Amino acid sequence: MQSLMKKYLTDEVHGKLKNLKTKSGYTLDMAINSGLENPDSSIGIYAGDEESYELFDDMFSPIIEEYHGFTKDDKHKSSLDVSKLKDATFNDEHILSTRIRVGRNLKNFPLGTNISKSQRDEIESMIVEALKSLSCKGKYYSLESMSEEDRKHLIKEHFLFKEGDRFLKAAGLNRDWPSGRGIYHNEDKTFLVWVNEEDQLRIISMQKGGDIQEVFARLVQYLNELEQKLSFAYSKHLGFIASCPTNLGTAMRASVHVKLPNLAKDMSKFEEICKKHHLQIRGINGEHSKSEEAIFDISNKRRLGVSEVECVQDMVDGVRSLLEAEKFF
Ligand code: ADP
Ligand code: IOM
Repeated sequence: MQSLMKKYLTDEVHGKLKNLKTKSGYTLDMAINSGLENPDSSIGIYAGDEESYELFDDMFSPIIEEYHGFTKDDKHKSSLDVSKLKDATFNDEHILSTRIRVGRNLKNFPLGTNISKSQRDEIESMIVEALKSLSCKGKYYSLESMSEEDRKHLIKEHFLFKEGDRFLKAAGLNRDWPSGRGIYHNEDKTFLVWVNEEDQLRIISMQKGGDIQEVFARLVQYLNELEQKLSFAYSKHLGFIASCPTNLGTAMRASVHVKLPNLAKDMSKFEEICKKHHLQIRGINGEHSKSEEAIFDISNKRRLGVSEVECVQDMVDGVRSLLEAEKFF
């Protein structure tokens, strides 16, 4: 399957945009490099700053419309009201774990794709300072000083990002690795913050089992606390600004790891249910990975033009349908 970048990069669009540069020095060639170097990209384009979405609008708009179903006339909305979520506590052995993350980037800085080393280090310091104000007990671990053993263990347990992702590398996101990167987590690793990966912050709530309500409530609590200390890049039209257009809007991915051995034998039925509920299927180790032992990562696909509550509700309703289909297979 070709990436959305390839689909919409016509000669006309390329000709129109190829000599433009944002104020922070980001060009179309930089934006599309990941998709060109990785033909298996699903999207293949990254922004370098908030201005990229305006300057290269002819490229980004059709991609945003196809991925989120969000047009230029649509308005983004937000609701983090946990009480509005319906039937979001599963007690089902098929659901192994739940994770909800949002991406955030700091206002007045370029995005990670186009940031300098000193800006990245400054952002890390600002985030580490803000994390100290959280009401939970936790610690920040810089990637530079982390032992190889600890790093591998955190990745294996699904807490930490991988190293050397080729999609991120080609987007300029792995420059100066591992400097400026790290992870914060509370004592029981149910609240985590990734620093300077694809986005400057990935704010994560996760735990074993299917209590999606509890995971969402924890995310909202600490997100509100961080917002007291940090100003995030936000546009009225596009919501929270992210380096990948799939993460605009809420920048939220709410997922469960769920075991579905029956549906795994009928992928077209599986995919049909996911499509109906706007869900995405990922493998056991996240994006671009494969499922193992019929365990899938199921998450909301749309993130822009829908509120945070709707993102989680998409996942909740879709997972309920998948579990029913699995049981009556
Ligand atoms: P992101 O979710 O930030 O877009 P990935 O898809 O790469 O990035 O996932 C990051 C990590 O989170 C991976 O190790 C993945 O397996 C893990 N993960 C995602 N969803 C869950 C879940 N529901 N339970 C446990 N781990 C999860
Ligand atoms: N978000 C990003 N990692 N992804 C959509 C990359 C891609 O496959 O294009």
